[in-house]
Amino acid sequence: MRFFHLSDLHIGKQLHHYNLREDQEYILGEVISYVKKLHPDAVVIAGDIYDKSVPSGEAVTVFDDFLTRLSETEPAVPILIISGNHDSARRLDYASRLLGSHHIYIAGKVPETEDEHLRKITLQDEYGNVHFWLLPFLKPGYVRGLCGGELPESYTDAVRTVLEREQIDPAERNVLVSHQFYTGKNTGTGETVTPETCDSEVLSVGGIDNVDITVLKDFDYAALGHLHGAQQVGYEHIRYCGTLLKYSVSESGQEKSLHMVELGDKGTPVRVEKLPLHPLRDVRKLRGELSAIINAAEPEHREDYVSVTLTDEIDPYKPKEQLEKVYSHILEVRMDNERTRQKLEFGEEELRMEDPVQMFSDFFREMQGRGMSEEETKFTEQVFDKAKGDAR
Ligand SMILES: [Mn+2]
Repeated sequence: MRFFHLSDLHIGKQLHHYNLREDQEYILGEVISYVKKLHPDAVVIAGDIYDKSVPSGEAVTVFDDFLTRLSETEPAVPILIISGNHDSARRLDYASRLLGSHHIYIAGKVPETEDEHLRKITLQDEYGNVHFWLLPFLKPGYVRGLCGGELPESYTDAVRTVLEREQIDPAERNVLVSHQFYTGKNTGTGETVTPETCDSEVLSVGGIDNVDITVLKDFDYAALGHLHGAQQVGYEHIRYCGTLLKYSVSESGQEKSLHMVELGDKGTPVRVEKLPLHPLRDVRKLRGELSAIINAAEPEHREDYVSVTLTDEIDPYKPKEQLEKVYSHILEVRMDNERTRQKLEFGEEELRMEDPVQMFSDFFREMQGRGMSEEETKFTEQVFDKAKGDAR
């Protein structure tokens, strides 16, 4: 069995202030071409269909067109979809029963009560059944109802609770579709894996939302969404496919691709082929002196999204206007020369000379909307005194 693994379409997203509609339509068109050419047995979309929980009419139209064109392919390819943290579960679930009769299977909402279960779609190939388990994005609070009203202690516990209630037959092949932040350790090699993140993701600060990959032990493949860079987590068969497009300057160096997963008989290793994608406009970082950048600009890259860092020692006159003669989609123009570096260093010096208690008190006021009490000030002073003492 072969299926396409996609995630994080973020339809409706803007890059800086540019509307990406054309770029998104174009790349979804390339996905459809691949479907027509390679006839996968399913298309799996692992969450974050839309960029916002209330998508614009334009965004809904783009996705609607994509689904319609996919469902018109011959033979009709089953489409399996879960919600991500950017999607509204209920909105995505709208008309999902009706769509099921068109081979479009959507799971927006996680099971919340004892009688609710994960949506399971079973497809067949020459080796038998393949069960796709659709696990929508969840936070521990969503599944209180499955834990007797108690809040699960962690994201790992929450996901484990949901999976352990299902009858997963380990003798058959099982694929999990999930949109969470998975981390963990390959027990074979002992290697601990912290996935690489980038600027276009919205993750919780401090990593409290991580789910340990041990919960995935029963699955032959985990089709993951959430992280925007393609990567495996500890094992070949636990994988983020990443976005189809670069959604931040931090992704300019990444290769985006469409993942085609090949499942053989139970127990044989999964094969993943990365099909190259050709965006309408690339996202690129440029660095150098203004005149050099302008001279090196090629007409076929004119429409690329560019982040420019200028290194001229003398600040050029209106650099953005000059760059606009050769680039039509400028994301940002930064300066990096002796002057800006000195300013940065000087800035640090200035900061270091300020009284840390005063700085913290300013910060406190900004966060709490009031000044610190006498007791709080005293306590803060003690903490800094102790820190200074420890530093010595
Ligand atoms: Mn995302």
